[in-house]
Amino acid sequence: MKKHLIILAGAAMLFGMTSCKQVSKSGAKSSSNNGTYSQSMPSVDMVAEGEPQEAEVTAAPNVPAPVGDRGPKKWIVNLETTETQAEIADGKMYTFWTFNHTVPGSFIRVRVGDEVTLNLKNAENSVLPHNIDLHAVTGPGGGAAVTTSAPGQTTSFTFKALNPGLYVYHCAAPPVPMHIGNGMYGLILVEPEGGLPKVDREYYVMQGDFYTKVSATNPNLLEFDNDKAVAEQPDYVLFNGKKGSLLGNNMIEANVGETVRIFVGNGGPNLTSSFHVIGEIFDNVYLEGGSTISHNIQTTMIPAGGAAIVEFKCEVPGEFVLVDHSLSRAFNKGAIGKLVVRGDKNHTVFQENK
Ligand SMILES: [Cu+2]
Repeated sequence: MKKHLIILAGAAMLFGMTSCKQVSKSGAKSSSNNGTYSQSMPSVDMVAEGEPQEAEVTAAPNVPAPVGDRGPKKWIVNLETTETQAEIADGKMYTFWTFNHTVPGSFIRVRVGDEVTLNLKNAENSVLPHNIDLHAVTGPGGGAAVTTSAPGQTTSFTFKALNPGLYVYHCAAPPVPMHIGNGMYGLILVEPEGGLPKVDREYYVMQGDFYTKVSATNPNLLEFDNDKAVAEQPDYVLFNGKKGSLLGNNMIEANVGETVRIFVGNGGPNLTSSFHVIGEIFDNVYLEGGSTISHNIQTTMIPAGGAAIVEFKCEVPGEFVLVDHSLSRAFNKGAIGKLVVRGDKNHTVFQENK
């Protein structure tokens, strides 16, 4: 229970004490939520200081460094949309559409009150226009309305991050399910004042469902199947855009005694994820990526176009399996990964009897 209390106390400090003087967007004062921490809405008038700097962004399963305890700043985030072939599963290639060449797209990490100038470049060799709708944005289309970029074009807009949380971004160019189904999604984390509580390891995992058929022009290439998408019958359900992306040499890692935080997103376009780690219990889940922290959770549901933050301490060594607990997706369609925990056994917690 001790670890729970420490993390809960840290969260209460972050979300309650630091924001209690603020007035929300709607003018309502923050209020305590009976047993959890209080969470005010941020002030629209929060001022970001200094000249804009280019923000560090990362490819999964890595995330940028925590924001820590700093004031609001101005950032430039550069994303490039691409249409590129990569392996999807078992040596089969697929034409993915991406943000910054990867599925999921780059992880963006800012804090509440930050002002973000997002530059969206569509690669010269793209065939179609693309744009970006960030669920962290307050404004028309989450930015999609002003970022539609023809091949070779760059568009830009600036937004203030008003609400802390973990948010999905995605392309919203028509047909939207096709753009998302080809891999055009990622996560943006908006940390609260003071930052999230410190942990030992952080990872970025994003689920997506893929609908495929063999290309009419290339028998070795798979492409998007709209009929399967409409029927919501994917061939693959994957973490981080590739079968085995978190297996073998690609397993995520931790040591006994460390606390792991996973930023889990679900790009969809259609399925709801039942995210579970076999052999672990989530000490904390930031439900739907928002400000309510629940404890002692076995499986958390992540809607399409949604996210969650899960945290757990690793008490014993071994391989712990990440799945969508709609298990045919895990064992037949690819939604399976592993966390390997190294260190000394703890026979008080777990032991085999012979
Ligand atoms: Cu697109």
